[in-house]
Amino acid sequence: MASNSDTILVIGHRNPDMDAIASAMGYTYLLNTTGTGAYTAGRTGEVNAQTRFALEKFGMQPPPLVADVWAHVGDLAEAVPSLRKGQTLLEACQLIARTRRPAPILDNASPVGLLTGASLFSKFVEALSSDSLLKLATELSRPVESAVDPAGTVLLAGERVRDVVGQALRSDQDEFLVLDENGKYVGLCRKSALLAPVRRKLVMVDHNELTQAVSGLEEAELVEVLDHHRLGNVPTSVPIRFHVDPVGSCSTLVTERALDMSKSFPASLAGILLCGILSDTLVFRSPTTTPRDRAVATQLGQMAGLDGEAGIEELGQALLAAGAGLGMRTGSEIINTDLKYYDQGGIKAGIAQVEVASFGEISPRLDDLKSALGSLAASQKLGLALLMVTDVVRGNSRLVVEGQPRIISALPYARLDDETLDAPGVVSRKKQLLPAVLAAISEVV
Ligand SMILES: [Mn+2]
Repeated sequence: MASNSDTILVIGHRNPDMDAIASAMGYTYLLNTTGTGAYTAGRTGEVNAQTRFALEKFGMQPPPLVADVWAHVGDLAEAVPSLRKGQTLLEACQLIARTRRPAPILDNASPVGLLTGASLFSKFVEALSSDSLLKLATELSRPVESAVDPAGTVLLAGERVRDVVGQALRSDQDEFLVLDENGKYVGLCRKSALLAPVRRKLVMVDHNELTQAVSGLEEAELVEVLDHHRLGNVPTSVPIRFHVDPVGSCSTLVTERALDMSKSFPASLAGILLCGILSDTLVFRSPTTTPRDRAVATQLGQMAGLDGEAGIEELGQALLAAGAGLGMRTGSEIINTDLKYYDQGGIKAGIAQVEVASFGEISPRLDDLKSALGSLAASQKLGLALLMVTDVVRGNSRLVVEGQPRIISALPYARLDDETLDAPGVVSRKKQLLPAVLAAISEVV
């Protein structure tokens, strides 16, 4: 928690996909090679099957998981030297004179309380006022636990600062013991530190919306955005570097920035960035693909030591196959993994998408998928509930549909024997399928 908090975090969106991981890793490398600060890549969620395949293939570790960027008490704790039970008050005097902080008194790493200068002084005031040096020497040789203050308010390293600051303010202590989850001493935290916690600096890649960002972003300091999505950006208090460009992947933007500076990537990282492009563009078959994605992919292929265009295509097919499939998931899980709602003229539609390596996967699961779509349509009051099953190898889709028959028959796709709809060449929900669905709904309203 505290270890990386000095570095600037480079992180993609929640439920990270291949491009979110690749662009965070690639941009971190580039910034560390060319910039002045120290950068660390992170991910806020588990890596998916496709990304695992790519990381294994190129022998890379995923960036560390960053569950949130809230300020935590542990970030503010200072490892102030402590005393063990049984040590003397004289040793306590020497320590406190040196550290000028209260001395935590530990019993096998578990704190029993704090020994402050004030409690020490009150212990000696009587001996000091008598003129017997012997009495003072006796007091100084007593064990530290004889003068300890009870621990008072104790904080846990894993607690969020925002959750404890009120309680800490109401306390009359200036210093708080900080413990780990096992009750062991971590350090001391000053009240003043809790009032002004350091904000984690952060670079957003592959997204710019707060709803998609790592939890706690509102408490972090956003320093840069590099992205290829629609704008829904987070307001900032100061100007920041902000680059949003509608290319096929964020990995494209990272690579272009490196090439502009005549930098290249190590072979393994070039392979990962290439996978970011191949994943987001469905190996250049998605209509979101631009000539810039292809140009950059060729360069990355060379850096990664792949065998020309054929090598890139082969990698892309293996990558898409690794991420595809209905697997062991239930119909409802498949539909809810990537589901978006739309509204047209008061009629709601729900459109989910799943990628497969072959349409042969559909028929054994068709009843399950249809009943899950039927339940979704009923519970969400949808005019249309649709699952777009995309064959990422060949670049076609089949649509499993439930809802109002008039809307379904207005869709411009042929109905097959199993009642799925055939959508050849359709791979993009946003650019290809959605306009057709909205037009079909408009026809019947
Ligand atoms: Mn992306």
